[in-house]
Amino acid sequence: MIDILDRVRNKALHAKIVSAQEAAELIKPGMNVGTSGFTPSGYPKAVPLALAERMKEHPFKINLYTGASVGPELDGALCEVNGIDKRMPYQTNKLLRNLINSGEISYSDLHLSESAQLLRYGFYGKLDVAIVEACAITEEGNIIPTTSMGNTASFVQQADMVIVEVNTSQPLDLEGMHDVYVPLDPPHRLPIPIVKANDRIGTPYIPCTPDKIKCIVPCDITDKTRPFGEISEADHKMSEYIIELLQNEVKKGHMPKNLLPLQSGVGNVANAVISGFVDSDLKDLSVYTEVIQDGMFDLIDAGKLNFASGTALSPSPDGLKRFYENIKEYRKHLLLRPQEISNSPEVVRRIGVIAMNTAIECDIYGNVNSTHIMGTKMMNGIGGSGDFARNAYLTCFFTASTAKNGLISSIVPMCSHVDHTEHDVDIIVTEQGLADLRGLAPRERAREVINKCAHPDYKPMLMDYLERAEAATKHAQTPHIIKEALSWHEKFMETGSMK
Ligand code: 0RQ
Repeated sequence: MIDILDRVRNKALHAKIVSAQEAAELIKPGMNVGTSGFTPSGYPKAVPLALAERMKEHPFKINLYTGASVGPELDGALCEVNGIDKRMPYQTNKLLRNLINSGEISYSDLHLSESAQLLRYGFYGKLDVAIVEACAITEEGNIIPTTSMGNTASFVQQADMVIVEVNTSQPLDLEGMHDVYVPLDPPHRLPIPIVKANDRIGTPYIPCTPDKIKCIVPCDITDKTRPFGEISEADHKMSEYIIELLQNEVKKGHMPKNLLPLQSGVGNVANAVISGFVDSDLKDLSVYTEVIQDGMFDLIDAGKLNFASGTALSPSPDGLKRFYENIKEYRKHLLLRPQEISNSPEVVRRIGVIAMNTAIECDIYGNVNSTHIMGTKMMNGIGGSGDFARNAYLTCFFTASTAKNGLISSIVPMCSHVDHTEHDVDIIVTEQGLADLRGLAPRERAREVINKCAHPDYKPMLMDYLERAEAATKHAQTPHIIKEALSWHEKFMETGSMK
């Protein structure tokens, strides 16, 4: 208790310290609940666990809005008791995914930069309560966030009441690592004055007042970050291809020697690609991204990364330990912003980001599916990939050329669902090679994608499709045999193989 009293610096607020059970009692059936958290970092834990216990005894549902995916104490615990009705804007939890795909949960898969604005305009109802993990509360009642920023500042602004979980497992050295700026809505919005990754434009805390804080809950449960898989040979190759391309961009004078700011998505491939920069001769790099993963700590340790701006730390459990142990050094190089700013199309376009995200499948013309397995089942969501892909200077997508032990080709005639269109996608990389689509028309793009990226098992099938489609349409702008375009997916669903 001593520790939490020190962290709640406004003495009058000590009277509002309650148990997680008492706080959970405030949450009523059908309420719209916004929480901190972005990836399994900085999300509230004690109150959601107590809420799930309550739902177990008296079943009811809430609508849950977050920054992105969150940890098992929130999405996992509430799904176990079927306690979620509506969910936005992104998720990665298996249980939640199953409930979405069985029609139990209505899921809005949103561009992460737009989710706070959609809430402000009332499309997700009035926010009843914000539950926010904090390192500390200042004398003025302002909230010092922890390992993510996400949508928390907007939720605090919008909510009728705020419940703060002061988490003593989060180091106080996190204080000062945030830059909180919530834009005004049009027509009053001003230019976001960021021209480089380390520009600060806001406050190091979430503005709040003591009267808005309904109660404070002590918590010492740690973030449940997830381990990365081993970096595979395929991941290494993809990393090498993109680094070679970027080195050529420098030679051609398209980019300065230290490149343009890098963005990299979630997961193994993204982390492996960033790690690959450690062994390259590139240095003085900067990162303007959404999630800060282990690979970026590697780059800082190697003296190659000057600064990384993101909205969340998303390291592996080992990476989180490493961050905590060296927090005084790492914090000189890192900044967390609201996702409306970390993913702002305005800033991404201005500073010329190099966007590197992962695809589920790509089609021969360069359209990309990041979200739907076989066109219908939600995997995770678009996350920030669209915020960056549409607006970056260079838009790259990575995927292994096959999935499910080679039974699926990730390069297909037509994507079964499109998140990123051919108009946005510049580069596709698989372990087979890199297709550079810039300057090419659709039929040229198709040849580049098939020749450079498709697995040899599927290359002849794809080329045969393209040639027949060209003949059937008399070389139309984007040749397709519409009846056949999705037959590869149908075949997989019927026989278990695209071959
Ligand atoms: O299935 O889980 O049953 O094994 O899809 O595939 O290869 O493990 O890839 O973990 O890197 O995730 C696009 C989903 C890739 C992720 C996606 C199956 C495969 C496996 C996962 P299993 P892998 P990863 C900013 C960026 C969107 C959001 C984004 C993602 C499962 O990167 O969610 O980019 N991106 N945000 O077997 C059928 C195919 C398949 C396939 C893979 N062609 N057909 N199944 N799979 N390819 C960050 C944020 O927004 C927070």
